[in-house]
Amino acid sequence: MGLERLEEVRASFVADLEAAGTDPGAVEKLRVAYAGRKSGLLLELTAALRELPNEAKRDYGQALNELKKFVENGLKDAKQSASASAETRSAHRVDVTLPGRALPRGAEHPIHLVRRRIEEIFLRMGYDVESGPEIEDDWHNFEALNMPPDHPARDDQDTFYIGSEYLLRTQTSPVQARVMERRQPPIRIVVPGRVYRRDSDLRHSPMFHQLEGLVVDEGITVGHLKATLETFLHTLFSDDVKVRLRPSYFPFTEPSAEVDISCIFCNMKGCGVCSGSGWIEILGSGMVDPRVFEAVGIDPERYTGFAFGLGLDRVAMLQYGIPDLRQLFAGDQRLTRQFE
Ligand code: 2NL
Repeated sequence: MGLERLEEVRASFVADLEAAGTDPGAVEKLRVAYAGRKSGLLLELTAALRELPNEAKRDYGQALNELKKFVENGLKDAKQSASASAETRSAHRVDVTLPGRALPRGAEHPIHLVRRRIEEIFLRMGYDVESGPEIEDDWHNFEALNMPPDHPARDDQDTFYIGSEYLLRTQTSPVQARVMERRQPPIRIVVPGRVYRRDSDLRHSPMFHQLEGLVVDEGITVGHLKATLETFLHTLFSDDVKVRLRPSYFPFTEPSAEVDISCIFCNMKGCGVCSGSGWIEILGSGMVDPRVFEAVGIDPERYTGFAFGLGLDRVAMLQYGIPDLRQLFAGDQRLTRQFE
């Protein structure tokens, strides 16, 4: 008993305080153990004062008082930080019984909806969906499709060139050319995708969406072309729409035809959408030119085929009554939310 004992108690208090941390229960136990009024260690140390010889009492008493202050302050600080951290814990407590916060749901873009719908129709008829690069080479975009270097359709005005060999595809046909290079008939594919042309005004966007189709096999005729497109258009719009083929010209098909449907807005009475004609132009089509087959390594003596193309943006506008092409590309959710 003496000053060494006081030092021991101080050291053990420091260690116990450290161990108790900010746990309020542990801090309270610590208080009882050291400063408890009935059996605390400090009480014992105070009682020991009486047993000391008189000349030791002064130093011991002083040191004991210091130790008491030290314990008092240590306990006070520990209590404070324990209650502060308890407050933080309850303020940050997660109530796991609360209902979840609903995530905002995205909506599919009208062009996407139209693309999927058209893909479905052709998938059911046994077609495959194919895709290919948006940056194309001159050969697949033009040469293979019977557009030699001096052809007006290749005019700089229409094409975004990347150097002299590469360009942004102006149609999805180069994908069909790649598929034909890769495999022999029978081929039944549709190819949706972005295409690019240097054109920008009220009715033209420099980037727009097309879907083209290609069928190649032995004995394919204009009859197959007509029946396929009629079935497609009746499914897409309505069995009631009339379909007509008008002779036309494309470099990659011969003969070629544009396909009209009877106006779905005025039922052929004549309106703004059909410019009073009663008909809406919806597709371009034709029998694949034998020179295209030659270019991609398919025997034109053995195989024939038909192809067609349509603008997905245009179909989306017609189907959903969107009056302005630019609304499709503005990225304004007030448009897409209407398709949730
Ligand atoms: C239109 C016209 C068309 C094709 C696309 C095609 C592709 C190959 C061979 C032959 Cl690889 N033809 N595609 C044929 C006729 C018309 O699209 O007005 N598109 C919006």
